[in-house]
Amino acid sequence: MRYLLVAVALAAVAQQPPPKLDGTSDKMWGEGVKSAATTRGAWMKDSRFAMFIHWGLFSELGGAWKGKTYYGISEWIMRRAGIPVSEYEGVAAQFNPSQFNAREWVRAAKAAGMRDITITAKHHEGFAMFASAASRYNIVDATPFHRDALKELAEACKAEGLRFGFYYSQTQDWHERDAVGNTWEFKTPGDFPRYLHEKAIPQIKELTSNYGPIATIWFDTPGPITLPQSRDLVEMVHKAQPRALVNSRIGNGLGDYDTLGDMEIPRLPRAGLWESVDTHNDSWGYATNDTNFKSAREIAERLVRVVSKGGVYMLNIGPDGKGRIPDASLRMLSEVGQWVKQHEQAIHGSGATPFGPLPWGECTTRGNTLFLHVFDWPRGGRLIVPGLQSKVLRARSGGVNVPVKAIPGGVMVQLAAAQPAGLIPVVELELAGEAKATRDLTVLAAHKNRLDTGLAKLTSCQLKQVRWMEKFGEWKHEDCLSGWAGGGSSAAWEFKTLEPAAFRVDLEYTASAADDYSEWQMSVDGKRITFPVIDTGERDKRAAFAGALPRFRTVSVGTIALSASGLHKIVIGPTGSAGKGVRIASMTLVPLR
Ligand code: FHN
Repeated sequence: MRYLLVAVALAAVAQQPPPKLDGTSDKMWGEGVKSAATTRGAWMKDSRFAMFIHWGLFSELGGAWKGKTYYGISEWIMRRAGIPVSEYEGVAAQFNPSQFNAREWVRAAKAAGMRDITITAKHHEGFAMFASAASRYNIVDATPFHRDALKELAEACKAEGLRFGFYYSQTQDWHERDAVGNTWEFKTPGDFPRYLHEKAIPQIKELTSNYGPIATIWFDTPGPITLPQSRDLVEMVHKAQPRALVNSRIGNGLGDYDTLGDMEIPRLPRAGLWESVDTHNDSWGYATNDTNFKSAREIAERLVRVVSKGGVYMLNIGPDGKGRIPDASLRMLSEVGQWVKQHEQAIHGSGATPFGPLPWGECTTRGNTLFLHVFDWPRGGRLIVPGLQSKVLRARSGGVNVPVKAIPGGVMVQLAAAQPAGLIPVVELELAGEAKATRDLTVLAAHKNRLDTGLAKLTSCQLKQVRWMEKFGEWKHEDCLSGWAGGGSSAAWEFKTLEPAAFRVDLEYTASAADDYSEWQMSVDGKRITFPVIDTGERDKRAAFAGALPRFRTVSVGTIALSASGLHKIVIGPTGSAGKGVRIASMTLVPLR
């Protein structure tokens, strides 16, 4: 009977349709790694900041086709504009990145303090950016450039001491009738195993044989690839390059480490080997219209957020069709690099935070040293480190010793009143032994305190990730409280305070017209207030491309005074049957000054 149930369950899984690969599915990244983390990936800890490069024929087009701009990720232009294979091949005939200089790219990565590079060897467009005997549709045979750019890059990485890896789109290949993805030209499904055996497998063999030792084969959008097919590819890579890693986007729960969703930065620490992949602007590939570049400070902050949770931050840049890295990216890389080099110990080889959320920033560790990355400089320089129980031998800020003392519930470091220069100030605490800290949620009077949804105790509601995109392919993620069962369902946070404090309570949520004016309640230490949640304009479907559009709005629910230090509790939930569809992304306590 038990076996029958298992067989029925497996059959049900097998019958599930594969995730849509039209860029609108939030399931296009595979299931994550199911096996234990491998020792093969131990080096990832020493290499916390990496460069991702999206470069291909799409870089020549820059996000526009026949005068029309396609907003969002530019490397999808062939599919989004429905360009026929024969016309797209014409782009190869023009592609001549005469200003490509492998050494300069590698030096830009090195200047940023990055320790490895992964580049698109073949993206979904199907064009090989390397010399390939398996398909003449490659940079040497099909362009006037006639050079194997990836060979030059592999050699430059070796000369400069950086690790090097290849992105390879194993399932989608819009150039091939037998592969997946080109539904505008090839109306009926092709023979996928034939594509695998005639193109993907031979090309992966080339990549793992002709470029010296490589760090990674980075697969993407597994879609309908089967377990045996994924397994064959993993085994093939490991056989040819025993030290190379395969990421989880090989699909079917395989791979050596997890790649999170695009542009996803987790809020809470995560176990195992994993990486976040991020864009500098809103596109992976070069896009002429997209100057929405994150500042060096934002990039440094995102790097620290990832490293403090235990991951690797792989940041993308998109060189253009001439082989030039955009100036804005070069400036950012050099600015971030100056900061990383100054704080190398706090990034590469460092471990995750021992604390719960810290309202003023994040913490990374190395041996007995804590690195406090202070995003929000405290008023008067009074930095409270809640939950720290170890003895602090020495505190240093900007290279000088600063006063530090134990206080009830933690430690207080007296910093300069004014924030020092630099992207993010880092305060070092040298401890008498290994860090001992409680992970309790502590709310500090001087800072904004985000009560993470992942830390709430739930009654008849759920924590669910909401993923959506605004421009095409530019993903956003929120871990939301949702699935309310009506009055009685609630989310509760218990937290400590170390001193009396007063706050405004900001609630960030998305609600559709169906939940407009639903009544909600918040109780703070048993004192209850009610408030309406209003329609934020959330949409189920949008005209530009399929996919829902949540519209998060932050509203202030009221003010609270936490008169005494100690333990407190905030509970939130609908008062009746209305509001079941509301999704709450965050609750923030903002100090009243
Ligand atoms: O479809 C691709 C996309 O173009 C880009 O390469 C990203 C990078 O992570 N991966 C896929 C979408 O997740």
